[in-house]
Amino acid sequence: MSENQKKYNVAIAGATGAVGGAMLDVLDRRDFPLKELRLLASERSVGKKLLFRGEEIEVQLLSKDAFKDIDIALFSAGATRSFDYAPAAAAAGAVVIDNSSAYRMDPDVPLVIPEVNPHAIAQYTNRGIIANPNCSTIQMLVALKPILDKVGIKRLVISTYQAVSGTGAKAIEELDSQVKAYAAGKSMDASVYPHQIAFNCLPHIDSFLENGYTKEEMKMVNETRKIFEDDSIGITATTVRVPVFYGHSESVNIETKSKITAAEVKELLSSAPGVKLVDNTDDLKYPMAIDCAGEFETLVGRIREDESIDNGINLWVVSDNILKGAALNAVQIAETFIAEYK
Ligand code: NAP
Ligand code: 12T
Repeated sequence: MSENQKKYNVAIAGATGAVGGAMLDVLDRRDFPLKELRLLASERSVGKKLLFRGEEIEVQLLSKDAFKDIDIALFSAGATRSFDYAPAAAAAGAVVIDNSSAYRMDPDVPLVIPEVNPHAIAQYTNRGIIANPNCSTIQMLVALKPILDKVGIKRLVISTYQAVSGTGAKAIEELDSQVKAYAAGKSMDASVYPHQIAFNCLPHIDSFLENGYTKEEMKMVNETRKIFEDDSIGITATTVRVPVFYGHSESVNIETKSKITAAEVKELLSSAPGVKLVDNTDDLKYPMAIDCAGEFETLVGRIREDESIDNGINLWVVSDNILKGAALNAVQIAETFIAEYK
């Protein structure tokens, strides 16, 4: 950051949460040009102090009046708070970057992954709101964008293996306490999830819909089509919660419009923005959740051709769901916004 660079007033709504905490970390790690940093949460947290760049900042109440003089408001306090307060933040002159599902499918609100569709940010003028996609969608599309551009995509079949941190701070505690209870020979309590998550897999993320899919599964379908601006892509997903703290893993089966070899996909992804190729099975190197935690890049490996169809590719895609899946993508949107529009 140069001395005479313009600096911005940034607010974080939901600063005390799992994503909010990561936003503080990402703003610091990326040397974001900050003037004021305003931390907002519920009355439960008012007066709490959070450390940022060696300085204690007191948490204030999230309210409609909390956004005076704010340039950029990063929201991650749940969809209800986004519906209740994001319009007030926008009316106060801030551009809202919203991590919740509240506005993602609103046709007036751009849904942005900077490596994939930065041009969509221009639509921020409609509502003063830019939506951050769902974590599972973000990492998948970072890996798919170079393939889409090269050969087109006809259909996607996805299975996800999602970390508990996606549900928030209480879910991280729940997995931790169930593992400790098991090790101590005690019974395990479940309250965040409807069943035990330790040593288990739950084919259930977010709520169930009439069509038998979960909301999380349909987010992957609908958000992918919106971001790729192509409603004709066939997409089906099964999203599964696994006992992992940080990092979502995804098996992605792609039917492309024309033929691409596994070697060509590797070559493409070796220089793709935001992607780190981890694909050397001779050395037992492949993407793993434990390696992505804390990393900004999306790891891609196990690249191979689907031999059951003419134009098929399989990928294994892993990324830190709290970073690229939420806080990092939001801060990258803010960076692109100030560089191009502010
Ligand atoms: P979390 O750890 O449970 O944190 C929730 C945050 O929201 C806390 O700061 C909490 O403040 C605040 N909050 C809750 N109720 C509030 C209220 N009535 N008024 C003001 N603040 C309130 O959850 P998280 O994992 O950080 O996730 C937060 C949100 O981010 C999620 O609900 C979701 O919308 C979004 N998210 C998006 C993605 C994605 O895929 N892009 C991934 C994860 C999360 P207190 O500490 O005061 O309670
Ligand atoms: N239920 O932002 O539980 O739409 O992992 C993200 C993560 C919703 C969202 C999760 C969720 C979202 C989860």
